[in-house]
Amino acid sequence: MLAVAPLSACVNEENNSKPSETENAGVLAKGSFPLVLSTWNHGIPANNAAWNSMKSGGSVLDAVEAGVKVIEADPENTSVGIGGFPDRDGIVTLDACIMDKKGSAGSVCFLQNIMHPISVARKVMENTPHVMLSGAGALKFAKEMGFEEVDLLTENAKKAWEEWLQTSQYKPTANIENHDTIGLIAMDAQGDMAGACTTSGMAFKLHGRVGDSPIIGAGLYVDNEIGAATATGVGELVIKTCGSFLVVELMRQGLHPQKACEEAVNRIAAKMNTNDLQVGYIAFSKKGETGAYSIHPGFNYALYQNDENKMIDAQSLRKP
Ligand code: SD4
Repeated sequence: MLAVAPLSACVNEENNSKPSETENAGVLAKGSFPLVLSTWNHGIPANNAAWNSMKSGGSVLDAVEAGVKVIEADPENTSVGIGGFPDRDGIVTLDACIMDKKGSAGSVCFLQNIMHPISVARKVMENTPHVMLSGAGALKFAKEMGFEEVDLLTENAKKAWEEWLQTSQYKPTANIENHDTIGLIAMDAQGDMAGACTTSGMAFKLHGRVGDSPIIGAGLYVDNEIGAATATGVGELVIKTCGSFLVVELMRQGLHPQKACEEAVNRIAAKMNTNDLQVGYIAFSKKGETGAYSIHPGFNYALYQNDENKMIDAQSLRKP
């Protein structure tokens, strides 16, 4: 039988970061762990599953997988797993990746007909010498690993696609409305980290398009010595700036995760037109300090820390 991991909070006493003028006092607060941090409203049930997994003795890697699986299996969620909006050809294609405390990584992209891409990504990490499998190869591998094929296109998603076809001029759009990826990062009571990110990608994207979510260093990055970060929003902007890796590297240089997320967003905004494009980052440091920031208002995230699971509105570069 597995030993039950203690989940008693460890408060970081050394952190003396002070809130800047632009942030509310809580943003640069003292860190503590264990913690689970994840994107958007669906972060609440995902965090619960991750927390419960750790509480019942699972590893932090088990926890991040268990957390995002809840959202992958939710047919009501139109951006992740089953029920995700399809590409412009009406096909649901999934991207996911996972990282563990040793820096191991696994990923799948352009995967079809599999309910839990995150679990396939984990198998890639643990059962192959590779990091990333795509499309038909990823599906073949998944089936060899015992995953069953399922139809991921729900009636609701099909209807939305058919409506989009009538008004879309057949151009995929990537705006601030049509994404809700789950990125979930966690640290256990021992200070070990893992992360997972999974999505059906931008709604009505070009067939074959892959976003940031399965790309290690873009949609997700975990360095057990430093911290973890994950991204949501328009993947093209995140890929072009190696977003999650950047956030972790900025923390390595000593930035508080809040400041690291802000700087990563600033890098995007400095070079690209972000008028209608959203990106949000969440991150935590080895001390258990957390941060989040987005280009536009409207990004929120769930934080499970100190035995409380709560939604927080992220600060943003553009003001409401
Ligand atoms: C993508 N980053 O495929 C994903 C979409 C997303 O919240 O974040 N949705 O570009």
